[in-house]
Amino acid sequence: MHRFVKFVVLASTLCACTDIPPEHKLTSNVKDWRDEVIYQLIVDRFADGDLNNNQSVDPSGLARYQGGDWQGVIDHLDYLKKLGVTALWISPVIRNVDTDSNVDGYHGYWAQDFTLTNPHMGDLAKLREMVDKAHAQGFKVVLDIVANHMGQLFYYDINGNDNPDTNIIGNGSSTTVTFTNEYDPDYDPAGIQALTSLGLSGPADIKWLYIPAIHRMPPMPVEFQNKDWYNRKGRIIDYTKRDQVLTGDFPGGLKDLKTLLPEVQTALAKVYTDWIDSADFDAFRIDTLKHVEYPFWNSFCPAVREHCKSAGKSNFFMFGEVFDGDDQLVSTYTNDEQVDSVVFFPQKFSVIDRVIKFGQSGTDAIETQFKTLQSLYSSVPKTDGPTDETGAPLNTQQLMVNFLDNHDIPRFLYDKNSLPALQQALAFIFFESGIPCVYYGTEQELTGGNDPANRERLWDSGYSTTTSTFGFIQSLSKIRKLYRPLRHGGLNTVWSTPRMTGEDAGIYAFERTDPADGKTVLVVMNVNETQTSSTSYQGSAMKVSFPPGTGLVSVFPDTSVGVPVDGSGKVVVKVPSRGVIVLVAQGDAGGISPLNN
Ligand code: ABC
Repeated sequence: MHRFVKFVVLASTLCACTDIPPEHKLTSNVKDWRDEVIYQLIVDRFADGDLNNNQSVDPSGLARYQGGDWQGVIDHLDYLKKLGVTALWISPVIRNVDTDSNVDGYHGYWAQDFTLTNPHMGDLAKLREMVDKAHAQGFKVVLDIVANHMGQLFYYDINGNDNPDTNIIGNGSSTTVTFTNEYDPDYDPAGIQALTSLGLSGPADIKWLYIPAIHRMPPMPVEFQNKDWYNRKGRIIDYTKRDQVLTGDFPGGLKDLKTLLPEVQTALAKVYTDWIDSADFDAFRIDTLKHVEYPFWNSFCPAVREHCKSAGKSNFFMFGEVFDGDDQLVSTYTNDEQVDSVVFFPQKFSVIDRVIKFGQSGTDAIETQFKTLQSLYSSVPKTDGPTDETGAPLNTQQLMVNFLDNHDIPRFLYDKNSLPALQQALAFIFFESGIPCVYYGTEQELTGGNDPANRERLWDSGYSTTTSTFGFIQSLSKIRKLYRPLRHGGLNTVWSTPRMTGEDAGIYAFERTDPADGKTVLVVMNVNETQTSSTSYQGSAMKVSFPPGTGLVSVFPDTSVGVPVDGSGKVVVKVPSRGVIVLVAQGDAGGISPLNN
């Protein structure tokens, strides 16, 4: 039964007092995704707005539930508005396995029932209220989803005793004794085999767990209880082996779905398009892309686009997570009719870390990364994919999701305790091409290390709006809004350098020109930690596209810099250590095609 129909039946029989409208119409909220600033938040960690759903909260350990919920998001929309972000990427909403080995499913990636909300965060009415209130304030809402696996819902009954053992199998001889964990055995390309001291005896049966108190139960909807829908090969032990990555269980016992089966593809498209219908989401962030075969994405993504089109919802956006530094691999998920975009992991490693954070490479590496973007990632828009305001289709290269850190990696400040470095990296992702994505807590200058230390309770920060980085993000957002080339323009490198010392050490400069009106913005940054550098080397200055004689003025961080373009179209800009300067032609200093909302 359709979730909405089910909800209405429940609402009318159990709770006649509901104020949920009888029909929930899907709305189109996005003019152009490049105008957005995404804010990634883990609901359990962002804000606790309802004490009534704080069952099994354990504040003493970050691997446990902390109490955040959708009411908390509603309560802090003003905080987010003030920060200047415009699209909220929320952690998965479906019911999860509550807990496993004293680690909780607070993050949402351990699906048990695709049709129900996670009761720790609220019910469907609350979820819809959150999305509706966000929409009313101009926010878009991105739902995080997983297609690769379910939570740890079954075990492999390797020794056929109908019991989930984590024990020693064998007869005591040192060569035959094996440690076996029936919840999460190591990958076997032949599939997990039954085994006793007498030897192997064919594929091990899988057995659903049934522990209702922690939602560790057979998956729902019921078709997901078909044992043939799982690859049943055990856990990935080597991420460099493609077969393991594609068909192995995700470490931690997350059971891998047989995503090549057309019926699995159809069922997953159904459960997730139902969620669009139920709560009117505007985008999906899709987990574990590289753990799922290409044909799946070529089936799933068009099904979602088709659904949105038939429901009259335009500009639905799908971006995925391919956690990898290899552009060759990451870019393949943007081919054909797969996802519209990806979170830009290669850039995180090659630019954010190597160049900006640790200064291990010259800024020519940034130029190289952009060239790679242009040569490898899809330049062909998807059928019925995202468009600009005029309806012209956009391609992956224009829609990359740029980030510094997220819930899977240490925060920027964890291993680089420098606000100037953090803020420079933020400026870079706001001013380069694509869509900036800020991980919650960056504005509070949090410093957590690896999972779960990087998933702090935001309320401990007091939601200060006076930190230096809160103010910095506000300014970045304002400038981006004011100057359309920073949102819609192509990107052209005008200065980069391999040098780590000398007059141009650390300089990277790029122009962004809006194809709609030809207006240009020039961004010059200096990643060098110690010196002021300039856009010149041994008498040769930076050539720009502004006409000779143009007076350039800075509009960020302040308006103190004014430099003329010389008679041969060259300009020397001096930038202090860790600085980022945005320059425009004098007449454009009031803004170029600003966003009015
Ligand atoms: C929990 C505990 C962990 C514990 C684990 C076993 O269980 O918290 O401490 O180690 C969710 C939760 C996690 C939870 C897991 C498992 O489920 O959020 O808290 O961990 O129960 C996505 C999500 C992530 C989510 C899942 C699972 C997947 O964003 O939050 O985790 O739904 C791989 C996957 C990637 C996944 C990530 C966590 O692991 O590919 O989809 N993220 C290499 C590999 C990558 C690998 C990465 C990290 O290591 O190639 O595939 O990501 O393990 C570069 C290389 C890269 C390399 C990096 C490190 O270096 O180019 O290839 O990445 O240079």
